[in-house]
Amino acid sequence: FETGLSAMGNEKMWSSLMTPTFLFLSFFSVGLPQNPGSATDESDNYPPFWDQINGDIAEFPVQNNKTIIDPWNYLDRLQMYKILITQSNKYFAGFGQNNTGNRFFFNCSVYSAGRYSEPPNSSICAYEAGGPGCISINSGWGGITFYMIVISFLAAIESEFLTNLPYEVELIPREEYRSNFCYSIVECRATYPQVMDAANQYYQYLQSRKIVSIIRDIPKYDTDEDTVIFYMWKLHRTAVEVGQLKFSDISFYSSETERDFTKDFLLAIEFCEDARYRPYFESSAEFLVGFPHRLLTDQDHHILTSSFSVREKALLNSVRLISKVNGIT
Ligand SMILES: *[C@@H]1O[C@H](CO)[C@@H](O)[C@H](O)[C@H]1NC(C)=O
Ligand SMILES: *[C@@H]1O[C@H](CO)[C@@H](O)[C@H](O)[C@H]1NC(C)=O
Ligand SMILES: *[C@@H]1O[C@H](CO)[C@@H](O)[C@H](O)[C@H]1NC(C)=O
Ligand SMILES: CC(=O)N[C@H]1CO[C@H](CO)[C@@H](O)[C@@H]1O
Repeated sequence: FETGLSAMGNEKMWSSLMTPTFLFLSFFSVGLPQNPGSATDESDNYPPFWDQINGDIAEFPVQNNKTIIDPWNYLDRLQMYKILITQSNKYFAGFGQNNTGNRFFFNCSVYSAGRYSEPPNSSICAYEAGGPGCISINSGWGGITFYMIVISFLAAIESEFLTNLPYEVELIPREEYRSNFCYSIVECRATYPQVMDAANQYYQYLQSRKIVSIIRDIPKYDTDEDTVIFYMWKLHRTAVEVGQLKFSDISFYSSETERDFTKDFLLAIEFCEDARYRPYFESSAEFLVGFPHRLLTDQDHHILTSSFSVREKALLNSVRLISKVNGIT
């Protein structure tokens, strides 16, 4: 006990969260490339700019007694996501002794690429004046993660998982693809009830957990790992299904190969997360360390050029294989 608990600093806390939250995290890690202006920091394990936000809703600007959030701004979306992670942390204390998810997350973020930028011009929505800029509304990843993160955030308010909000939250809507997205609880409830419901189930499960012990001021909840992963998996699958339908067109990707990869990757990750399949992936989650470091081109389809590492090639082949097997069965 002694050693484990005294090390229960940030890092330990994090690793205990990673198993259940790896999916959320993986979503963010694909977005932003390494800042070309800064030295590559291989030890930076969190999504870019993670440290510069604090996971507190009070960080958002307030106008007319409303908290204003722009879901197409990278930092705002990251903040929403960090708020969700921060609020759910406590329910996962004691998880993930094996750190499977942790490892996955750590490695994925290193291989992040410009997947939130605008196809075909990847300099749009890249870094602006040294900071991250927008998330392109024309990017497939930006679109798909919207359903996961933004709707989950609104559902967290709806289900009162997020409480004590200082002001009412207002998301800044975009006119582009207006009917694809929803920017308020009422709108999301009307348009994507299935995603809202899946998110609500997940939050309600967490909220129903009871403290079973308190060790050195850290309460441990009776969270069942398989159950919580099941709810998270369901939320993920529901959100991804909605998102993929809207973002299957080639114009949302840098190439057809990149589009197919996105589809296969999301499927592969779903398998990894599904509690029924987890035993098979637990030890092989490492395969995900090969998340391709750059956007794929159509030349990559047949020949994986030497600019990819062995691990990246392995991942690309694995996700294709999982997708094929899934298509057959
Ligand atoms: C904000 O709310 C406070 C307290 O309810 C109120 O006094 C104030 O007039 C409101 N401000 C605006 C701009 O609506
Ligand atoms: C993971 O942890 C469990 C319980 O702590 C242990 O039984 C299992 O062998 C571990 N698996 C691996 C792959 O280390
Ligand atoms: C890409 O966008 C940047 C910034 O808007 C612009 O300067 C550049 O000319 C564009 N490149 C192409 C090939 O359209
Ligand atoms: C934390 C962790 O598991 N890091 C691994 C990431 O991937 C590299 C290889 O690409 C491993 O060497 C690290 O151990």
